[in-house]
Amino acid sequence: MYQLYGHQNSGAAAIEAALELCDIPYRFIDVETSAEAALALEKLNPLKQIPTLQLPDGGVLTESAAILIHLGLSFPASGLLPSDPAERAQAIRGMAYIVSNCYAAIGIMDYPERWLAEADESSRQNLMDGARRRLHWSWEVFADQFSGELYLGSEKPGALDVLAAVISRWAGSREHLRNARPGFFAWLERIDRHPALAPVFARHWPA
Ligand SMILES: N[C@@H](CCC(=O)N[C@@H](CS)C(=O)NCC(=O)O)C(=O)O
Repeated sequence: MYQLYGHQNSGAAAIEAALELCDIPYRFIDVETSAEAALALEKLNPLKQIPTLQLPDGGVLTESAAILIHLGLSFPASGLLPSDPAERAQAIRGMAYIVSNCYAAIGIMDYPERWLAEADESSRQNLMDGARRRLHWSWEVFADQFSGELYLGSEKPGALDVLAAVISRWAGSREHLRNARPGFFAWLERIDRHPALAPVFARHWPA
């Protein structure tokens, strides 16, 4: 069985949503509820980052985009990845964009000391402010470049939709997009409401 290491309000929500779209059984292991789970995560992923997915054959996958691409390729009927090669390439490009520009900026804001030789308070604040500004701008660029790749009305959401809907939840990104890119903001909210995804998101972000 797939074993997903994660926690509430984390990037693991994107993988959980994708597993639901694939309609396959999985076990969610909350790494913050026991020292044992945290230790098991560290053995699988020395970065101690979530999401980390252990495959039924024991193999380990880390990195959200890689996990989503793996699931999309392994379960083509899920529609996680477009079947058309040109559209699939754009969806993969979009996921690579989100993890390298948006998720990475959030990592800097969460742990600024990792990126500073001298982590005094003013340097930390300066770095966090700069990362937030860059993050919000990166979402604007994403909205302008990738809105065409996101799902429309009756279609099933795909891996790119799920990743955008999760990673845009942090560091004031949604609030920024509400004004800066209202169309894209409404699109994200539509993804949130999809019947297959809403229960997963409600577990991670209870009202
Ligand atoms: N590059 C990773 C980033 C994953 C990541 O930063 N996850 C956060 C939780 S949302 C985490 O585990 N942070 C703990 C840490 O970096 O120590 C990915 O794309 O999945």
